[in-house]
Amino acid sequence: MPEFHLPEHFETYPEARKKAFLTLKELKEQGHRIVGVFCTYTPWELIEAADATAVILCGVGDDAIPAAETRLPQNLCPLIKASYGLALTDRCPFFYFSDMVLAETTCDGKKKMYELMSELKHCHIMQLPPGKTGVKALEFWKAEVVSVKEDLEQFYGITITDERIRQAIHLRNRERKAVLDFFEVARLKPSPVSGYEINTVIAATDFYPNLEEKISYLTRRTQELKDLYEKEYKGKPSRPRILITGCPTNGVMDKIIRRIEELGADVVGFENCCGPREKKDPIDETKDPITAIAEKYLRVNCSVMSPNPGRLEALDVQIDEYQADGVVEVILHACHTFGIESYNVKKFVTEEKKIPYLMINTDYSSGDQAQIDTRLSAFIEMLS
Ligand code: BJ8
Repeated sequence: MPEFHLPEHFETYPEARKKAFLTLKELKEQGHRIVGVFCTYTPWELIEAADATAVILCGVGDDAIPAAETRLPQNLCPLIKASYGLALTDRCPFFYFSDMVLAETTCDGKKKMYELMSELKHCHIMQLPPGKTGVKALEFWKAEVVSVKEDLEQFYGITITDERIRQAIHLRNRERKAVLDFFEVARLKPSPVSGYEINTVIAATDFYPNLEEKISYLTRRTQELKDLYEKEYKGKPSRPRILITGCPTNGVMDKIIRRIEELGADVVGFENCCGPREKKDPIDETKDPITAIAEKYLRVNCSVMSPNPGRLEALDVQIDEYQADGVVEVILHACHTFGIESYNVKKFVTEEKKIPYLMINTDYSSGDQAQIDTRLSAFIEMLS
């Protein structure tokens, strides 16, 4: 039975981050535009159309959390505290190099944190409608998309043409397809790629300033993994297959994703913002580009939307597509929206899909590692 392993010359997330920092420094010195972002709702196409590079600013470690807690409540989501702490202490080179920040009013914690972050740097905050249904929601959101375009134009003193947005949409749709193909390698049984590699590669390639390079890297790696499957994996027994859902997992990659695989199961898929959530849904290239962008991002299945039935529909499809034997839901401390949705997620997974479910509520510290290991071991044993 294949065991947890990483490819030779595997680049860890901190290594990829360090490399990206050096690339960005060079770009910045050459006068390149850089925009910091946080969320799947961000219309990256407009940043691309402004000839700028988007960089992810989400904090993934707990080093800067004490600094953040001098201004933010302790019982707040670690992702929010880590992100703000890095910006506040000037320890995030990506925040430092960003000319401006593009963010959205998703959960309460994030939107109130952005008010404080605006004191540090120009932040354009998109107002997200509370639900995605109804004509008014789309009209409202479309006006927010237009406001991003106008702010980028004013901030950089440029004009963003429809033609340039169309080109950016086309490029990003190609990128989406390359990312999705990479994720879908893990649909093979047994999976020739570890979930830890998937999570790391996707998080690391988000730092690639050149999307063409990202597309060719992912296309090459996808083909290598398919060949590896044919050569070494096909026909062999599979370890238990786990689908991850809930909050983003970049900050708990080692603590949860890697541990699941070291303890004897394969993480084969992610129904979260580190997975194919928005990659499966390209932007319509035949429509007016602003309308198409607004429609696309309003379809994102995040728990901040009420109601959010699309998430259970996505789970339904992904459990089948990735042949999952069990679901592990990761809830970051004080994430009320995913925390509350977990009731229906558990019900759906256990009653409708009839497979086991485990919820782990955690933060970015290592204090609960032993307890998490015990729970994961028992869960994996049940699946074996
Ligand atoms: S589209 S999942 S990236 S908001 S975990 S900060 S919700 S308290 S990260 Fe997210 Fe955009 Fe949604 Fe995706 Fe708040 Fe919850 Fe923390 Fe969260």
